[in-house]
Amino acid sequence: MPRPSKLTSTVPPSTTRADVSSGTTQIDSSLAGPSRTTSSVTTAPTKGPISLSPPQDETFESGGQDLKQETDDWVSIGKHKTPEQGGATGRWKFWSYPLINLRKDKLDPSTEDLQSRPPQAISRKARRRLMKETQNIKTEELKVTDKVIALMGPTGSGKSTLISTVSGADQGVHDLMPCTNEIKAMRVRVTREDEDIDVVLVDTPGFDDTYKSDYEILQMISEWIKQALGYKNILLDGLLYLHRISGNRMAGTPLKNLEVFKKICGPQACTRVAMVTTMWDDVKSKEMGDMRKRELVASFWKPMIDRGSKVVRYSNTSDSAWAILDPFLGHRKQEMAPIRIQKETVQQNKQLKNTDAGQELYNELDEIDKTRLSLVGKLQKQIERSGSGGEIVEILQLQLAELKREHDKTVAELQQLKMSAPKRFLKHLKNAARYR
Ligand SMILES: Nc1nc2c(ncn2[C@@H]2O[C@H](COP(=O)(O)OP(=O)(O)O)[C@@H](O)[C@H]2O)c(=O)[nH]1
Ligand SMILES: [Mg+2]
Repeated sequence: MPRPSKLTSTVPPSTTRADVSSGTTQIDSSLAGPSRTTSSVTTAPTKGPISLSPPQDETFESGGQDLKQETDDWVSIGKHKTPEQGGATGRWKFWSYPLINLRKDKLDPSTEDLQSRPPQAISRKARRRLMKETQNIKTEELKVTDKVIALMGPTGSGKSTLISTVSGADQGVHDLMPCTNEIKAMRVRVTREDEDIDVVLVDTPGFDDTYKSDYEILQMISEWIKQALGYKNILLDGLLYLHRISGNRMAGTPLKNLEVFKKICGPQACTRVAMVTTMWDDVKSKEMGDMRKRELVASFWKPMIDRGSKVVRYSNTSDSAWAILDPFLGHRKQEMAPIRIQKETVQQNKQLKNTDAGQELYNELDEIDKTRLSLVGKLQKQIERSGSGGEIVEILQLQLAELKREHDKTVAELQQLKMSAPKRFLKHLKNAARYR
């Protein structure tokens, strides 16, 4: 793509609004095409069940004018079309190329040359930067028409990678954020059955994050979901639970993540859940992967599958990601119920510790800590037997100290989640009547 000659704008820079406080990039709806409201970064068209908008807009491909607008603090890059070129109103149209408002003070040398390049020519490195700039959508920026899909699962199960694949961002997004220790939501516009849809993908940290405790993570997830319902009655259209098929353990972390996930959704929302197996290219053999999947389907995942959850395989391509998302994009909002944690925290005004998910986390942490304590006992005995001094004793003592630190952390978390004894008993009775 040749460098554009000097670009001019028919839209005065003052009409471009950018949300300075949140640092997110939003384009004023008054500038968008007739049926468009706000726009976020979207990507090159994809094949498959869904294509990014516009589907086959030849006039867009060939026509239109690359446009750059600048104010003292901002630079905006986009595509401008006059009515003759196919723009319905002669105003800005924002389609599938990255159309961006960037705060100049946030530009680093790698993105500087964006200012003189058309969006199509954005370099790989610069694009990463753009995705980072535009990734977060706060709950108050959600629209009732958004299709909201949350991704959950252990750390390393491929959530952030799937989101960057969907958005067309290169793999850099998750490299920049190896641990998603906050909730991130990103909006992508797609055309489905001739209708433009804004899909918001919500990336959540796993219950095993390096920086945040499990309690803090549940609190973050619950707060995000609660706010979405509280502000604008926004419900989750879909929930994806990701599971790394190349991992051979189900005990510990994966189980804790799954059990809490089940309680976050509740049995009613199972029809809006897909259990997604990932990293098939990393499993020793396909047979091994198939065997693990069969085990999951027959045991751990069975209660959810019995209530309508689907099991799907993700093959790390954009087509595969959209095929997974597609069934969730046609739900009619009025036919949906809130997921369990949303119902509990908003409609029933429960504290987090009194929710099913809060209690599940308590039980899981309690279980893990019991195992840890028995290990502490064994280590102490071994140290006593080994006498004082020596390298082995030193190593054992280090391990012991580490276990004790973990135990102290868990005790603090358990304290935050502790329910009164009568409430716990009632909860137990109720849960016995529902699925586990
Ligand atoms: N081999 C392989 N690696 C993957 C795949 N998807 C993600 N990864 C890698 O797995 C690691 C964890 O992925 P990430 O998306 O950060 O997981 P998250 O913690 O669930 O967000 C990253 O290093 C990815 O590059 C995949 O399909 N195959
Ligand atoms: Mg992540």
